[in-house]
Amino acid sequence: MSAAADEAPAAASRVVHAGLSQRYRAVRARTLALAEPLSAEDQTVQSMPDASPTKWHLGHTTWFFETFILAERPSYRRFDPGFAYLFNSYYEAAGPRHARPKRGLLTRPSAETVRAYRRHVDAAMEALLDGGVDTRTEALAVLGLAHEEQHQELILTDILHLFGENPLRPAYRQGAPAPAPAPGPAEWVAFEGGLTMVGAEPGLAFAFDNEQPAGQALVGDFRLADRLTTNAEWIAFIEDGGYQRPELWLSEGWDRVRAEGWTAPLYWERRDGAWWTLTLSGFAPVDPAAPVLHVSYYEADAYASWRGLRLPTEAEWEHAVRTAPGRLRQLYDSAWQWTASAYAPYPGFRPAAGAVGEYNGKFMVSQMVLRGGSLATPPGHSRPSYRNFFHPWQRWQFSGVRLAADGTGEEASAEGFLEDMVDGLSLPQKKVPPKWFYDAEGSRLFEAICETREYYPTRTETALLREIAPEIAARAAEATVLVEFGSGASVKTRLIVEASPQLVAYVPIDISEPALAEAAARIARDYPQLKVAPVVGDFTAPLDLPPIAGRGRRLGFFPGSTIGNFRPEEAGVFLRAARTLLGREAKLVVGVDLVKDAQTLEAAYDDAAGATAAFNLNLLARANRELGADFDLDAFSHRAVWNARESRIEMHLVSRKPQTVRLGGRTFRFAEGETIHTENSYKFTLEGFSALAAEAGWRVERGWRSSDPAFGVVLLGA
Ligand code: SAH
Ligand code: AVI
Repeated sequence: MSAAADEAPAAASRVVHAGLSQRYRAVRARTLALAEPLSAEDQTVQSMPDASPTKWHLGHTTWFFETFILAERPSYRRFDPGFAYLFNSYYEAAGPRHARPKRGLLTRPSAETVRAYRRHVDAAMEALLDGGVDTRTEALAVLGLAHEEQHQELILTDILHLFGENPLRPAYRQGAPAPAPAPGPAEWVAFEGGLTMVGAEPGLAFAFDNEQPAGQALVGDFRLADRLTTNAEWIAFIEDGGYQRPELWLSEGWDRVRAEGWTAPLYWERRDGAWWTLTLSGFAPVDPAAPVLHVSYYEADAYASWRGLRLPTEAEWEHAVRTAPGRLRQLYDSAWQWTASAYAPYPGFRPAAGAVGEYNGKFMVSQMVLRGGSLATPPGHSRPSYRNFFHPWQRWQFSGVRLAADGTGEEASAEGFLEDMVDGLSLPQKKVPPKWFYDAEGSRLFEAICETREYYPTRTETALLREIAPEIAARAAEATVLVEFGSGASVKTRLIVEASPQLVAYVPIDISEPALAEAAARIARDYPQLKVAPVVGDFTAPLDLPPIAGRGRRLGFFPGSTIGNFRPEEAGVFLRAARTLLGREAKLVVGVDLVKDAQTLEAAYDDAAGATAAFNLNLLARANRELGADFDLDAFSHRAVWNARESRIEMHLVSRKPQTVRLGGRTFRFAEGETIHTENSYKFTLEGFSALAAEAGWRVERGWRSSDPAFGVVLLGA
């Protein structure tokens, strides 16, 4: 219910509301307690126009009750008629007011006089509430208390800003509220899309008018990080040149970065090679596990771009909090979370009636919404529908970042992994799909394999691509979008990009989110002319291309002979789906490893340094880490064998002894020598692969092969 929209009913409905008058006393006392550690000088100075002196907050919150509740009562005597002018914030209907940037010049009234003003208004308010009020007055009082709680937060944000201007870096007080740390990696929490409710549910004891009316919003499948972005993650962004790369920033944001010389969040300082920051408890080293604070919307957005991710919309945030509150950490106690939603009225919005109608509605332009709550938010003040809002450049609030991504990522999720492991280990020949190799560690180990002497495919294909990239580029259309499947570290990509000035965008697709985010950020940095739109996903499942791919013809790129990890019928399905996805007049470049002698092949999959063995065993380590399985890694060994009949290298994990393994509440038995088949790597002939591609509806335009060791690249046309 909107506090103030409720019109005055008949006097007969006058109610004594003991809870309200108690709450009034508690909220008013809390405000004074917040000001307690501050000297009269601390309470007087204004550090910038957006921030107000504590003394002004104490006066203004009092003015609110005086103006909207007491002033209309004949028996009420104003404490000082001049205060109506001094402590009006922005209410046109309440008359002219003192200029906001000059609030810090008010050495009079003294801090003590402002407290006397509070006592005067409190006496009148308490008498009124104790005697019972009509529902209109009750609603205004409840609004006044919510208003005062907002200013309680502002007292802390504003004093921190003032102390930030002080070279002595003073502390507000030792043991002041601090954000909740969240060490360890963020987990994704997935949500299925559909119609969802946004806004304050009817019947709520109180909600601001801007949260109403509740309505419906359509959200797609999406994921939210279960925790906020940490300082450690933010430092990685800084160290990767985050504040120096215009391609990551909105144009307005980049202008700010340059105009204000931003190189880190507000209050951060580099001392002796380490980052320090000002907190309410004083100047302290930045805690890597704590959430990043004091970033603007522009910074939050640039960080998300750097990660290849995005900020959640308001509707997504609210949907997530309503459906899975227990799975999301740091919702209300650490930092307000910037959303990608502009602050605008909900359909059917009407500002509250009367002067308090100026409370929220008139600010509904040019600001962005933040959701949640912060370390400075009074307990119980916020709720799932609460809409905080600030200009996109403002950073003195306790504002942070919760990342979002498109799609549920179900294929790549722990549930999908668990299901595939349990299903696969239940088969007579145990097997697991190779896509589960690629967590962060698996992606790193794959790169290590590529460095080994024995694993020739990467080196050989790279050399071939270097030679033929100009020819591929010559056949690609103007304004082409490069779409890469299983892009990994996006290294070979660079050969195509450098040979093809006509590329406008790059869409890397990979199941390994950490590898993808890092590779996409590097490509974006090194090729500023290219729009980079990474997609975390499983290319064996239906995929959508991001909107950017709508801008041109598509050139698909599937190097590495990753197509060899499919069985032939799966490769056919993939090629057909890719043809549909890439669309009209598309081209597709596919790398295919070619059949050769068994010795070279087996060595490539069993390098002497043990990189491939570690890659294979990481699958079990990952199951232990993510699924709580109890694989004994020493009780399994790596095996790679050439199966000439099937024309494939097979990788297995061989049980060294009879044993049982627990996973997902199940027990799996292994005989000595029994294997889990973890990967096939089919080897082709150019003719054989061409036939497969033709069957899937592609025209083979050209094939190239390198000799010693043989590797092929085929250019297909739609
Ligand atoms: N293209 C790179 C990397 C090849 S490694 C190169 O040629 O060197 C295979 C890559 O495909 C890995 O990055 C892995 O994460 C990704 N991958 C494997 N299975 C996948 C799947 N089903 N969907 C999306 N990506 C997948
Ligand atoms: C990604 N894929 C093509 C590699 C391959 O050769 O089959 C994965 C790999 N497995 C062991 N070594 C490398």
